[in-house]
Amino acid sequence: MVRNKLLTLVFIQEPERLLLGLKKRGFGAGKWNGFGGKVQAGETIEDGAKRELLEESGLRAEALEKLGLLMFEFVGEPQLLEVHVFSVKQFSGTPVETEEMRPQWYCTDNIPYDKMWLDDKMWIPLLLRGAKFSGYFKFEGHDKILYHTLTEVDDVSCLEAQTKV
Ligand code: S76
Repeated sequence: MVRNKLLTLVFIQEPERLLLGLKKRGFGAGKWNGFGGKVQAGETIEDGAKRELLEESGLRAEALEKLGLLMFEFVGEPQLLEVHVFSVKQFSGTPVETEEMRPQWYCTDNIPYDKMWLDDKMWIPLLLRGAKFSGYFKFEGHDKILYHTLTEVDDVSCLEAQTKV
């Protein structure tokens, strides 16, 4: 059995704006994104999310709210990406540019969807209004979605159980 690759994605939210980071290297380089990365062995998903946020932005999350679970399939790659999406409204520190990311605040009515992953324009509007969601996206390369599902859910904690086989 091929295990999913477990990843986190954290969005710092203020009432009218969202903090994004320009990914400077690696997977998704050149795209604006949330902060996050691989969950390490022996760490909880929440701890992984907080660690990646601190490493990539210099910000410390005081509270994480789980908002979504997204699965990504890339044609030809057996491993699915299982991405746990969080919102952070309480945090400390000021955003700093790191080797990985250049942080920048965006007004919520001016999100740079044309410079983000294609799926983002579908689910970030849900995140912005505090809805919880679950989705599956099948990509061919990085710029084409062959198939997707996206549903609003009442309780994201139930979804985690469904993804475990
Ligand atoms: O918002 C996204 N962040 C990623 O790292 C990858 N979407 C995405 N889609 C493949």
